[in-house]
Amino acid sequence: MGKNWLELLVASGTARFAEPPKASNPEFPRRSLLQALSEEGVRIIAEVKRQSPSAGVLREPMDPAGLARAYQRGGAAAISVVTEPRYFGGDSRWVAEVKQATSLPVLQKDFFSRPEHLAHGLASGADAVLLIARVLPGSLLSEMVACCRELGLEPLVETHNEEDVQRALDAGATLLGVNSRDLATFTVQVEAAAALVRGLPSGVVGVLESGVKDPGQFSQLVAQGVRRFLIGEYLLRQEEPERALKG
Ligand code: IGP
Repeated sequence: MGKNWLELLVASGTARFAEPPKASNPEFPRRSLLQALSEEGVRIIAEVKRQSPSAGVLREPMDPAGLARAYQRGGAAAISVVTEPRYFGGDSRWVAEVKQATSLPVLQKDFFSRPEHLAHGLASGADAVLLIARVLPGSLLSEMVACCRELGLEPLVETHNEEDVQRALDAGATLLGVNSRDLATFTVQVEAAAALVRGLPSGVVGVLESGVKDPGQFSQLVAQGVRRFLIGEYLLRQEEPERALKG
């Protein structure tokens, strides 16, 4: 699949978001992801994701509201909802369902690649949206960051390597994710991502995304000084995600 498949994902987003949103979900009071992640201690963004191209189906049947409630009971700081339908089996309506079911901030993960697309994040009811540095070349990244702020959506800028991190900082990102999974090849390098998170300037809130696969590894990362995580697959495969989060 290689790089091609990432291009397909972005193109499929562009097609889905070509028209302005038809309907808007009821207005929810905004909840700040940045604030939730700035609190003391280890902070976890727990993910609602039906399937992924690298792992296949993760949870069936998928009950986004029930799962999000379990995450909240387990102490999650926020919920990430992967809404991309074609490759991740997601649905943008899940954002509102999760907002209704919990009192946590909701991050919408989809493939927004033009400022106009962000109206769809707003219509979904998201508090924050994912901007992937790698698929937003040149000044597009900072334009998207600025557009998010105008709309009152918090941007989480996802990076994977040093070059991405520099671009994210230049674009004014204050909330920065380092994805340990290379989105084009699916290679996972948690140690490298952890090093990048630890090296971020103070004042930037850094999140280690992907690849956390067991409690032992998780504790090791915490011991190394990583404090904020985005965890999907591991939690999605648990029969009792609430317990797994507490453990
Ligand atoms: C979660 P994992 O390995 O814990 O399931 O990873 C999350 O980081 C991953 O789902 C993700 C993602 C994305 C999904 C990171 N960036 C972009 C869709 C789009």
